[in-house]
Amino acid sequence: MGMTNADIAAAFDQMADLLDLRNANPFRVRAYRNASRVVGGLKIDLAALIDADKELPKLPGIGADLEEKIRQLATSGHLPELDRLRKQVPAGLTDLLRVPGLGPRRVRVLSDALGLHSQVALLRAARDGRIRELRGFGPASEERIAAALEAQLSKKPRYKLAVAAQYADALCTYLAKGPGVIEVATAGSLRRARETVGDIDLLATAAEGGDVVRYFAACPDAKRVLASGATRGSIVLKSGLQVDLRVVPEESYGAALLYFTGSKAHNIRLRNLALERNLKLNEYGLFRARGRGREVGAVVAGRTEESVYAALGLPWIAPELREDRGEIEAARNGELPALIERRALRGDLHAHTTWSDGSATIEQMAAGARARGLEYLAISDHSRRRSVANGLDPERLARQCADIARFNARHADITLLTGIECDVLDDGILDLPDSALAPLEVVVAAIHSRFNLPRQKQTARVLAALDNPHVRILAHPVGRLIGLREPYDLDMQAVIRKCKARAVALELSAHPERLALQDLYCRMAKDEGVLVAINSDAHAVHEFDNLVYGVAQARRGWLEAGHVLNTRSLAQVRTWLRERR
Ligand code: DGT
Ligand code: CA
Ligand code: CA
Repeated sequence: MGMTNADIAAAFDQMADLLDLRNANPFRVRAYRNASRVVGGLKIDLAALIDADKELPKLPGIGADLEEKIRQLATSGHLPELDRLRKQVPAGLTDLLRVPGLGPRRVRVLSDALGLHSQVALLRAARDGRIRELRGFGPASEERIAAALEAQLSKKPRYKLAVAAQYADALCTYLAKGPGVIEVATAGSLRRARETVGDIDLLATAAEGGDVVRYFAACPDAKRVLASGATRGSIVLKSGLQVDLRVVPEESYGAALLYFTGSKAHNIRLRNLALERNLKLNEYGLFRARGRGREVGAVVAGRTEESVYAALGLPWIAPELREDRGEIEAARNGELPALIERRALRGDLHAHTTWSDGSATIEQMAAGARARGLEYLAISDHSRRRSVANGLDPERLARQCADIARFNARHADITLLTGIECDVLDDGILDLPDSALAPLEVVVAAIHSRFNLPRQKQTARVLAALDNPHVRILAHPVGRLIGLREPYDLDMQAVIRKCKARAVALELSAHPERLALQDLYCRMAKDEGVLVAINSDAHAVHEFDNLVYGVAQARRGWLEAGHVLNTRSLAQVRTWLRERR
């Protein structure tokens, strides 16, 4: 196991931090941050490509220089420039950048004046009242820093699903080759496809657990071994991510998978169902109860999850539903949703090209979408307000539409739809005039500014945008970026009702950092009869691979294929798009 994409992403992130602390050119800092995000969200394994002497895909914002650094990291595991910077900046200082409200300038002041190099030391200094005396700080900012630190230090970091999935895939491949290993599976929040995971849980079956656990603990990516026994092991990877492994005999596979997939709340419900039937459920199986103690009688089920659910009078429940949000009742009543699957997606209604901030041309994006089984693709580049993204004005948009028409005339295997991701301005007015929007097939409205408006104003702004008759899809309504930006304050119930009234679809962005609509809003949309569009928002060809994460989030939101706009045929989608209200 060599460098994973996540390792490369982490190295770039560190570069950005260290350069930031050294007061480097902000454009360089941003370039590394961007590279970290792009590489971290990639599904194809860059190190494996380099190892096989294959060409790397073209990635947004990654030029020859950064590509060379990716190669250095993948082949040697090191970046000389990073090693040098690490020697120049005290260890721990980068952690201070993670404290909300502290930028590089303030961190430098704290480090120079008080010699602070860790979050714990900073908290102590704040509680001792030593921060308020510094230039540019005061009692109020001292208090804010202390409060933010206390919240942060008591919280375990969580990892994005797409990032954790990469580590888990590599570990499963490694474990499958372990001594006597029969099956390997992921469990925990990763299998339930939560948008972030606290740690990775793996399950293996083998007759002899100790050997497997020792093999696991010896994995090349392990930084520390927390526990290693006959049935379980726990390691910390170089990235800091913790991985728990349990090994059980083959006949317990289903019961163990059920137990370690969780959620805890779902498990508790199942255990109670077992008790009602005078049965006992644990990670080894479902057994007849015998007395009050731990002792159990004959085994009733356990080889497969299905067998355990069946013995409890239930059909198998998909992992994404196991949160005790009504799935047990639905299962009992035969009302479980037939959850949407990735292969049900027939098109994608939001993607970017080199016309704005994408890295691939219209032709390349179309070919990539086609290669992934899609029959149609809407080209929705940014509108002019996003000047940093080279957004389109009406004149360029018209030229792009002509290009798309020419493409469609020449290609029969995929159809492109004309469109735009149109910025919503301050008052809910769209960035482009009606005359520019009217000819388009898909107008996706998106908010990229003024996230801090009070709830009432923000809601009014979004509702006003939805009143524009050309808007057909509302993108990432709460603007959240996982781990980076909290959702902004918005009355989602009001927004969803407005979407219903205007027959507008809500976008579920499959982008690993967005994954929004969140699961609960998906369910709200379903209940209100509002369609969801699972879109990639791809800025590069490989980003179509993210659609699978969007589908996973939709499944957590109980969505069936029928609730998702882009499971429909092109003709049906076009009819729907034209029905404006
Ligand atoms: P995470 O890691 O915070 O994203 O969330 P999970 O759900 O992966 O939680 P984790 O890693 O602590 O445990 C994995 C699963 O193991 C959990 O979903 C259910 C099961 N489990 C863990 N501890 C308990 C427990 O005390 N009781 C029961 N019934 N199940 C447990
Ligand atoms: Ca876990
Ligand atoms: Ca765990």
